[in-house]
Amino acid sequence: MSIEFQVADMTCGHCAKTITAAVAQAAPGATVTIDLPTHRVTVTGADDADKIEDAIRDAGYQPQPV
Ligand SMILES: [Cu+2]
Repeated sequence: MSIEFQVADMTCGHCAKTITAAVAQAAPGATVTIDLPTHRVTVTGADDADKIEDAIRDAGYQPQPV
């Protein structure tokens, strides 16, 4: 299962790193794929979308579930 978010305010490598770390902490063992040009965050191997969404928000970004 994969969970996707659109994160419009993820704009650079630093944002991507911060979000990757936040998701990794919320969903240990999940794989996080970031596509910066489309502002897309894809998480595979996790099933709690709300928890991941909260983690991205707590990191300072505005995730929109896709
Ligand atoms: Cu950035």
